[in-house]
Amino acid sequence: MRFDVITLFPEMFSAIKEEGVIARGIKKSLLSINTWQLRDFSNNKHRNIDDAPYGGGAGMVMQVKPIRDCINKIKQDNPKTKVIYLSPQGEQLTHNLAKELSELDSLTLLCGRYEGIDERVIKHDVDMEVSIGDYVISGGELGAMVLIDAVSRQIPDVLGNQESLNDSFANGLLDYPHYTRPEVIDGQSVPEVLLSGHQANIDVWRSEQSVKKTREKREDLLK
Ligand code: 4GS
Repeated sequence: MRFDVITLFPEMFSAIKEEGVIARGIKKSLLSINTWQLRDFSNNKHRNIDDAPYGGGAGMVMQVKPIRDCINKIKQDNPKTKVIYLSPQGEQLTHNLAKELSELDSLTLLCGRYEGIDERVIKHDVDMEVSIGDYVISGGELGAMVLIDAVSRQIPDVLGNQESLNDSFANGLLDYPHYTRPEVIDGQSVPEVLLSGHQANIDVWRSEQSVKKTREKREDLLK
């Protein structure tokens, strides 16, 4: 999977490129993340890419031309890429959406700043809007990083040993509880079944716990 990210803050992506699961996926050549500095596509010496909103009001709006030029440049060697704009108006990112997106070869992620981008970019250049949740963040970058992480974990071999198979949501349920040493701490013990060595019983207990937790904490997932 190739990710191309259009942003005013390419350095932010070092947070996921250099450490952890995504870094390993890059090392194994299963993933690549290319960042594009939108200011490189500005048409003036001040490298501006924003302007005041028609109709007045607070804040600035990202202009059509630099974004369109950048997308066209990315499409030159990547014509089939799906262009996603991170925005509160988008389809909510879920496990199922991450899984679907992980089956594509190329995603281009457009990160908005200020009040957002000119609506004509959304209409003409963007294939899909995705939201990471019903709240406002200060720029699309954190949203793009959340999407890259959630999608990358679903790409075969990015995680060792099929770790993601037991993740929360992988089977539509929350994860079961986890314990590690010591066996007792401050009077709190590890559930007996986990010490039994009886794998079939452990599997049954874990799926019961998954259902119980989901019913208690996220009943909406059971519908
Ligand atoms: C989200 C969100 C978001 C919207 C970016 C206002 C700066 C901001 N992006 N999911 N302009 N929620 N974007 O809040 O993706």
